[in-house]
Formats: sequence, structure tokens, C-alpha cells
Amino acid sequence: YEFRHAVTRKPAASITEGLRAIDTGAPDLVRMQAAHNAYVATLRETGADAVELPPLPAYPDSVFVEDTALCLPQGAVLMRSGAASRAGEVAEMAPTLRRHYSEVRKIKGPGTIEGGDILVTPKEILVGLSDRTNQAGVDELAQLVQDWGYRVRSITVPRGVLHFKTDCSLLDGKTILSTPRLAASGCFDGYKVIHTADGEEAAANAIRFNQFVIMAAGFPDTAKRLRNAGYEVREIDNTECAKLDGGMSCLSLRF
Ligand code: CIR
Repeated sequence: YEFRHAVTRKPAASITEGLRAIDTGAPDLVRMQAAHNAYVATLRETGADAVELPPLPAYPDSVFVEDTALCLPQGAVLMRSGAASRAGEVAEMAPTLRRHYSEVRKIKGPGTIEGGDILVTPKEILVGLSDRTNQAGVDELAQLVQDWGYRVRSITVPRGVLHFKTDCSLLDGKTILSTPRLAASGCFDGYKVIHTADGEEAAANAIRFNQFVIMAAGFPDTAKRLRNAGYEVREIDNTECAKLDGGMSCLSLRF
């Protein structure tokens, strides 16, 4: 969770067309832009450098850059989206990653896998099987990172949850913030788990970025649990991204 770089992309006006499981109304671009600015400023406050790529109107969900790649110390792996409307986002991200990394590998398919389904801990890479990520995608990732020394373990994401990390985040080398419904499967046995508070499942998609845990605003009981556990918590307005099933992790690539 110690990072020097983050890559983000500004939301485009087409964000109103973004994918969503349940339609609760179109996100408001101006409010999303303000939240995005606050998010980038918080990343920078840690001393990291945060790139803001220009909006991509052709890809309404392109603000959710996390899904395009997995960034590891040894290299980056370009993903292959399980959503047809998002397939082109990877090629838009590739040049930026090639500037930072000498080694950029690529999921070629036929499997699909998105960054939102991948949680990297110091001992393994956990990948959620979801509507976007299938076993073939997990298998190809496992092959691609094997010579970098990573063990990959797949996990079934609860029904109705978009991505694995919709429901969990890494807080430090040994500790995971998780919804009770995800942790109930036993997938985090061996880790210390902090549960989101009742009714605050949407707080699970947070990020540990250097000294901060950055989480969505509006989940006071979970925020209190994290502060009581000693974390320095920063809260960012997530109302507009939430309308598109997006959260704190989705908005950046971190390395
Ligand atoms: C999608 O359905 O693909 C977007 N509306 C939300 C993506 C969220 N990304 C993430 O959790 N990593």
C-alpha cells in the first residue's frame, strides 16, 4: 500500500451513459468532477504523483481506470473487460503504463478479467469470479504473473455484487475491510478482517494509499471502526460514482 504513482482519468460528459446494475438516476457530471478533484488532491497529499488523463467521451465508464490493468512492482498486466462497451478502454491506458513500466503484459483472451476483481496482498493475488471475470481470465493471469513469483487464488463473488473489490479492500499487509456477506465464505481466513457496519456495505470499496485509508463519505460507523483501529481516514463524496456501481478503488491505478 505504499505507492509513488497513481493514474486517474477525468470523467467525461458521457458518464450519464455509464453501466449500472440498477438505475437510480443519471450521475451529475459537475458533482462527480468535484469529487474526482478531491480524490486526486488526496492522493497527491500523500506525496505521490497522480496523473489525470483527459476524459474519453467514447467510453462512458472510462473514469473507472482500475479495471483496465493490474499494476505490480515487476510490471503491469493489461486486462480484458467482460463488458463490451468497456473493451476499448485498455488500449487507451496502455501508452501511459508503457511510459512507467519496462514490462507490460496482456490478457489476450478468450477469458475476461477486470482490475476491480483483483486484490493483491503481500502473500497472494486474490481474484473474484464475477459477471466480468471468469476462470479462463483468472487462469491466464496466473500464467502471466507466475514468473514474477505470485500465487493466484480465485474466489466467488456474492451474487449481485459487481466486482470482488466492491465488497473488500486491503487496509495493510494483513488486514482486510470486508462486508460480512463476502467474508462469510471464509475467503479471508488467515487475515485480520474488519467488517463494514450493518447497512454500510457500500463502504467496503476503500483504498489504503500511503498513510490514508480513503473511503466514501456517509458511512460513519465503518469510518469509526477504521479510526478506532488506528487508520488515518479520509472521506470523499461518492454519490455520483455509486450510481454506476463505482467506488474509491475504481478511480485509480496505483503503483
Ligand atoms: C461498470 O459497470 O463497469 C462501471 N459502471 C463501474 C466500474 C467499477 N469499477 C470497479 O469496481 N473497479
